[in-house]
Amino acid sequence: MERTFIMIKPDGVQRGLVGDVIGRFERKGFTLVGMKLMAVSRELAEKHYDVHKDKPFFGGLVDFITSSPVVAMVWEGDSVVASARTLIGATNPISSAPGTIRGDFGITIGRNLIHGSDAVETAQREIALWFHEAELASWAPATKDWLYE
Ligand code: D4T
Repeated sequence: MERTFIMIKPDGVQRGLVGDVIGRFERKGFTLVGMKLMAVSRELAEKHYDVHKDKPFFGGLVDFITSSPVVAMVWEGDSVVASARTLIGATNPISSAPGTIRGDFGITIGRNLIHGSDAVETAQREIALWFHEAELASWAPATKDWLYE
């Protein structure tokens, strides 16, 4: 079982899309093991997006992520890292496929609603950055045998 870090960005929270986004992950069959609504400090935003620190959009991205609360989550399931990226859609919502979160709800890259870890190692780093171990609940959903053979 893998875990991935998912964050509903300030635009997703402000636009009232939290329930819809969580519903998509639930309906897919993934298991929610951690979740919190939080204001993000500049320090945390800069650490999270450290890989982009030399990009021209870095300052605006950090301003955006710290501008209003986000919903940080950890989801668990078979191949959840790659599958979550598929559910989320391509980075630029104007070309994300319909049926994906960004494809259904977004227009511009700077307001692309949601973040999902891009690899298993990235997920481990991001989960450790955003959550304390005690904030994560390991549990076995009753639907497990109906989701996995
Ligand atoms: P995240 O990391 O938010 O899940 O997005 P992606 O993994 O799909 O895309 P990314 O790392 O390339 O970009 C991170 C973040 O920066 C914003 N962004 C990106 C932006 O505002 N302008 C840009 O030109 C790019 C490339 C959007 C997502």
